[in-house]
Amino acid sequence: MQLYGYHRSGNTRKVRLCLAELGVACELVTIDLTTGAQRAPDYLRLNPNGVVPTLVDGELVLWESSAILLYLAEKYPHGDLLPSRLDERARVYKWLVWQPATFNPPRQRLVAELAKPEAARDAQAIAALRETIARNLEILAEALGGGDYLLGRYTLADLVMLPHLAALHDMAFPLPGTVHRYYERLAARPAWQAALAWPR
Ligand SMILES: N[C@@H](CCC(=O)N[C@@H](CS)C(=O)NCC(=O)O)C(=O)O
Repeated sequence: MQLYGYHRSGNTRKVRLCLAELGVACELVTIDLTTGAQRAPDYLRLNPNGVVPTLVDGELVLWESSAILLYLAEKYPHGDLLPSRLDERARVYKWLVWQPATFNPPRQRLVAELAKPEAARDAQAIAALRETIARNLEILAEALGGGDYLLGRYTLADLVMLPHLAALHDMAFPLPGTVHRYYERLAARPAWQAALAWPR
């Protein structure tokens, strides 16, 4: 099995984290996003979107990080990352979709806006994005309630949240107390350190 990815990519880290939680060995192939390697013809044949990650498992070529997580969790059920009850599994699906569809895009746009020279930044857009991110964090806090994990125990729903939550934490975005404690709980898992390491 090969994982094509980039060490600073949150979506690659989602897959690395899952592999580490499952204890599954995988060859890591660097696609250097800083040199445009994601748009090289050979890579585009694997992933026509020109983004990372891509997982290759024999004949199967899979892109979309949340789909890769589901595939790995189902292929390696010993990790118990997916509940067996359908209603609980459906709740995991909800977070697997919410994270890339709703939670991450405003964070990604904020990072892009802040990367511009100060004079070129759109202050109104930045304020609106910060507000959307804060609202999303409140949704997460409410879902956690007083609990440690989204479904009462660690599942793919928590795993999918960590890399981009860590990215918000690293840019000093204020996290509500419940979410901050949740982030610390997830980041303390040994698999997270493995997910951050990428041989270069
Ligand atoms: N929905 C895709 C998003 C993948 C994605 O946006 N990857 C970023 C890195 S985290 C990327 O490759 N960006 C390079 C580019 O846009 O040129 C997934 O979840 O796999």
